[in-house]
Amino acid sequence: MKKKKCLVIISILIFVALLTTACEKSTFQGNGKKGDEVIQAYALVTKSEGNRFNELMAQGFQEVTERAGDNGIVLSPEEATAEAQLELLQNLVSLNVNSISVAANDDGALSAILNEAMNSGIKVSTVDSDVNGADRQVFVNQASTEDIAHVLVEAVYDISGGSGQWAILSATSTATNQNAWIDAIRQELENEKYSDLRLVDIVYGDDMPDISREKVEELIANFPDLKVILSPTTVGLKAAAQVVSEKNCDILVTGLGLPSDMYPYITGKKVICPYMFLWNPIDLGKLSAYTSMALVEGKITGKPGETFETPDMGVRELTEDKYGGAEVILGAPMKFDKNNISHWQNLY
Ligand code: RAM
Repeated sequence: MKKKKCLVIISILIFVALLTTACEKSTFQGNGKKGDEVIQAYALVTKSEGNRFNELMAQGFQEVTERAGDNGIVLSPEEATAEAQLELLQNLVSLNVNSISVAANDDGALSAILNEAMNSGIKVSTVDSDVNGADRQVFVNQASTEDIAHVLVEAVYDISGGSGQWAILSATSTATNQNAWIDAIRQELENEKYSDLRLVDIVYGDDMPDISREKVEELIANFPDLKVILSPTTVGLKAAAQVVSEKNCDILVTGLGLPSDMYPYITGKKVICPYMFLWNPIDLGKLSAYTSMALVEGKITGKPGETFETPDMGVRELTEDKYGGAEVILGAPMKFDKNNISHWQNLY
C-alpha cells in the first residue's frame, strides 16, 4: 500500500516536472484565485485500478485530450474507496489543474475537496458515479437511471420466467451509481407485473473479483432455489458467470457486463447469461473529456439547457438531473446477446 502511494506521488511529481518544463503554463483567468498558475491538464480520477471498465473509460478520456493536444492525467486509487480518492483529489487541487472529473466512490465524502476545487476555479464534473448535485458542475451519466433499472428488472422477469427468487451482486456499498440503480430497481419492482419475483438478497463484492466470487458462492449456498443473479457491475457479472459455470448450477445471470468478458457465457453451449446490457465505456470517457473541455473553455457552466459541440459525438445538451443541476447523458443502454456480441467483444 505504502509503495503504491509512493508511486502515485512520484508519478504526479514527474508529471508536474514534465509540465513545468515542456508544457505551457498560464495565468489563471477564471473566477477563482486570480494570478495563480494553472497546470494545463484535464484530470480524471477513476473508482479504482485493475478494473477494465475504468481502464476503457480512461482510454477514451486520454484519446480526446491527446487529439486536442492537451494533457490528460488519469489517476486510479488502489481500492474503490472515497478515502483513497480524497488523497488523489487533494494532490490535483494543490496542482491547480484545469479540470477534475471523478467517478465517485461515495456521495458525501468528497464534498469538501470538490467544493475547494470549484472555489479555486477548477472545473469539476463527475462521470459514471455521481456526487451530490452541489458538489460538481455536471454529471456525465451513461444512461438514465430509470432506463437502466427498467431494462434490468425486465431481464430478470424474462429470464426467470416471471417468478421466483433472485439476488443482486453489487460493487461497493457506497458506490453512488450502484445505489442509484438499486433504488430505481426497487421502485420498478413495485409494478404489479413483478409481484411474483422475490428479491432475496443484495450482496457487495466491492468490485474485486475474489470478493465478488465469494459472495456468489454464499448466495448459491444460502438460496438453493435461486433462479437469477443480477449484477449491475462488470466485475460482479463476470465473477457471477464464472462461479455459476464452474459449479454447473442452473442459475442464470444478467446485468451490466463487458462483451469481451461475457462472450463465452452468452454464446456457450450451456447458456449462463442469455443477454445483458452496457454502454460504450470508451465513449463515456470521451464524453467526460469533452465536457471538461467545454467547462474550461466557458462554453458551458453547468446549467440545464446549455449545449456544446463535439468533433465526433454531435451536439450535446445538458439536461436537468435529480438535484435540479445538470447532467449530460451518453445514450440508452445497449443490449448484448448471442446475435451481436461477436462484434462488440472485439471492441471492449
Ligand atoms: C463496474 C463499475 C462501474 C459501473 C460498471 C457497469 O466496472 O462498478 O462503476 O458503471 O461496472
